[in-house]
Amino acid sequence: MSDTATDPVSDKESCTAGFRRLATHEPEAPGHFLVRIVHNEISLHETLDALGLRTPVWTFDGEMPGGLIEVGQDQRVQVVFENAIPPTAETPFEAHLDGDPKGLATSSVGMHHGAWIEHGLRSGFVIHLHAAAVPPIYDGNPGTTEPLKPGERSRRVYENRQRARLMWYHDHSMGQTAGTVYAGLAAPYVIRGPTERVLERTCGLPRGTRELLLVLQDRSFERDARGRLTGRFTYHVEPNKEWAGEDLLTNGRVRPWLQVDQQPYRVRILNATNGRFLKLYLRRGDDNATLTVAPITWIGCDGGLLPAALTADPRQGIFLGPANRADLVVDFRALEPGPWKLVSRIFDSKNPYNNGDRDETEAADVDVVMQFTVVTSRAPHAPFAPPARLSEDVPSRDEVRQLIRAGQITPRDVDMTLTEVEGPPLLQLINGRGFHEPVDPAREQFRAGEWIRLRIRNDTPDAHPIHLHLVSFWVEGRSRTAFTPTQETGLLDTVWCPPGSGGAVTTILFQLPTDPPLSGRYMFHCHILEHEDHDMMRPFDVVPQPM
Ligand SMILES: [Cu+2]
Repeated sequence: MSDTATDPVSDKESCTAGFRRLATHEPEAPGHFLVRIVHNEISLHETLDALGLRTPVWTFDGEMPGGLIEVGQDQRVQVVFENAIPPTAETPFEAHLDGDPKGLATSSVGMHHGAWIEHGLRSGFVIHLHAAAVPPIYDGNPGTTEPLKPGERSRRVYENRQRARLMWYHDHSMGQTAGTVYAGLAAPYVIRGPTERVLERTCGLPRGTRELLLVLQDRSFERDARGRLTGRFTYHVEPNKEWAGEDLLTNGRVRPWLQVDQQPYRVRILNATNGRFLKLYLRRGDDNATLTVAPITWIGCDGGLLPAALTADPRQGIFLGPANRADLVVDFRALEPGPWKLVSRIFDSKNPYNNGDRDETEAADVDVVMQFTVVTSRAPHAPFAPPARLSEDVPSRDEVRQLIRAGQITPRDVDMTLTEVEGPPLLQLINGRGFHEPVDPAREQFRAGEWIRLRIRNDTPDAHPIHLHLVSFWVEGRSRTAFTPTQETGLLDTVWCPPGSGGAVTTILFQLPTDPPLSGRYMFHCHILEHEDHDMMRPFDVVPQPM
């Protein structure tokens, strides 16, 4: 499945430009959603379809990625999750442990690292809505939330009192998140807001059929002893190491195809891979000399709209770590009609060291994400003309820095360390502790309303995308690298923390919410799911302000 560069026209699958929205399950009560977690066998590629092969997956609402939940800013919704995966269900893909199985021994904190590879995934899920500011009981913390067992239902209330943005919900269950997300338990969630509607009306921000939502995942396909595809996914990993699939999937299809007009499109992209860093470009046909980001404008990222629109940087492409999102306007008027591809120069956590500033266009480094045919449009051209200020509801990174210099904000400095402990089992740790060890008040306890400057020091050989629950943050800076992802003028919730001999430090700034319901126990963790499962995850507490 990984060599269809030689067969560029065979992938004529219509890309799901619009996800199937989840229906409200009580028509008289808008905003009430039911998400059934079910096994399904799905179609992923015409090569598999022609062989009569379908792919077994675990899904939210029958599809991979799961059904889209779309809500308005400040719209209160309730989502009922129902676990319909029987307790006897087998892991829906082939999982194999490479290397020494002693690496799977329980860790220093008694966790069952990777045990699911030997014993199978458990049908018990802890659903997390990534980027949601919700009370701890709805946050999907596997340390404090009982897994949703087969046949059970659990209700979540999401107030959506936060900036409009693309989010996603996925399983977060203890020690097996890499497996359950790989099995299919991830889905998009969109909050829409009034600022976007103004931009649509006044500046030509594309919408409707010219709005695309792309969820990128990576998978490998199993072959039998004779080298024939079986239709199933396969997953090989060394004890507690990260893993990357051979094929990139877009909206649950391998290299899907979409016809687009020579018009601007709003394109939102979620990196939902287990652990890959992506650098996206457009390419004319198969010619790597044509790699370009020229038609691409950044308008938003993890935390919603940027303060101002930004031209994409040809040296870094659209750089997205695991769990990061891009909100882009791609003006296909700038491209010659004909076949184009969205491609990624592949990174993984072991190879982030070129820091994005090197020019590297060798074919071997490029994977196809999806294919476009650009056709001449007869409709009147509708240019996107962003205003100087796209959004004004939050300060830009530079404005936050100025507020600090002027003494109007005085963040408390807090250090976080990322370390690796040689095994077996190999462990990646935050602050030198496993997930179940007690909270360190100096480093893992924040007050409501408090400003924090978190200095994340990476002493491991890998880059780690560190995700904070509850808050969005600004990236203040990094030591030992000149590379700054374009979108970091805005708010993120998952940050690229590069390694550096002697420890590179990535510094982020954020304010804890003051709402009393948004206090209690949350988490920060690496979003390389295998790392998260192997203890690169820690609780943090938000405590009330002193009287
Ligand atoms: Cu990591």
